[in-house]
Amino acid sequence: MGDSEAQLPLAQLAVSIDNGAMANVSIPPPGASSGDELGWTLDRHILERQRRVQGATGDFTGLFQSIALAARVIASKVQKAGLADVLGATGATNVQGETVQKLDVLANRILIRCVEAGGHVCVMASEENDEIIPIPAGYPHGKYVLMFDPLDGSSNIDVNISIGTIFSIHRRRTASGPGTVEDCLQRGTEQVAAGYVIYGSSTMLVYTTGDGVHGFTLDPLVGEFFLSHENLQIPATSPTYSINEGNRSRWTPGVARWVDTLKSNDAPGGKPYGLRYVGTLVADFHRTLLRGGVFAYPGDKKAPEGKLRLLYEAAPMAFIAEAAGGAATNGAGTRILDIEPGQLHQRVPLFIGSRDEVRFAEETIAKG
Ligand code: FDP
Repeated sequence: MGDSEAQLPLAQLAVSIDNGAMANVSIPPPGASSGDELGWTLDRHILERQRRVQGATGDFTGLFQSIALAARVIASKVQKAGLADVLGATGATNVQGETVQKLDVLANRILIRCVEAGGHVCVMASEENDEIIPIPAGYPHGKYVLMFDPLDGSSNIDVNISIGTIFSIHRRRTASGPGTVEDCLQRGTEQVAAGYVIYGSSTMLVYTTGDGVHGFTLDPLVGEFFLSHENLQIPATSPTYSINEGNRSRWTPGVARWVDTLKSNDAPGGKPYGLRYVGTLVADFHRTLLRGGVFAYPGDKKAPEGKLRLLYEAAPMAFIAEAAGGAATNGAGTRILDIEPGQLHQRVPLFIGSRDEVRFAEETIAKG
């Protein structure tokens, strides 16, 4: 794919023409024209975009295929986790000082191995690695940058609760050769694509290139992702909130007031909201994407920047949320996608979900 093709709308694909102008060409939405029981595979969904773009190189498609392969391999490891010796901790801690689980390490290795040789990326960064991950000697450097949280929700691995993988794709900033940290430190608005895989009651891959959010469910017998949720939209409102209330004693007065309001008859809608909290961002976000509501991991007295990582968690989820009609802020008036990262493992407070719910959080917290 060419540099801009990854961001083109699917149903009204804009095709580059020689003089640099863009002509809009209508194509049938995926699924509508497939006319058979096979449905649309993830590969085909991505390929259809590539085929309609003049000058497409196939790089974005190739990168996506590598990510999808990694997702299938990780899904198969997760399913057998209790049988293979991959449950439990490694005994090490990561750059954030958190316990590293065996499955974290395995998933990280799988993603790196699946992507590093493809020639599509110039550098990678992972929540599990202190520094950027270079492309091994002898392999070409591509034009994209891949950042990921290989296994989100580590504390839920051993208790068989949904976990996930989050990824974010940017174009490189440097001109050529090995990518650098500068290629990774880009604002969320610069993302070419973002997505996540949820290893839940089924395995799903959800992605956006910024112009619609599409969900694919893995058929484990076929070993392929099929389009199951097209053009997902987050409901504008929904009376559900998702936050770790165990941290309440450390919250700011504004955050405490907001949650108290949601639990009272003063909540929007005049009755208390329901609480849902899995403790895996991917799972809490996935529910919020499908059902609406708001997920928050605020900053508090102990951790003013909260817990979640900007580049591997907040920014990709914010890209998806906005593409689905939702919103994502830091709870203090700043859009997550506008935050300029200063470090690879930077944390950020996150308020994400239904547009009106995020706005209500912002307004209530601002009153202090
Ligand atoms: P985990 O520590 O289990 O990996 O990113 C880390 C994360 O999970 C998120 O997936 C999740 O939303 C959050 O932390 C849960 O944190 P708490 O246990 O503090 O609620």
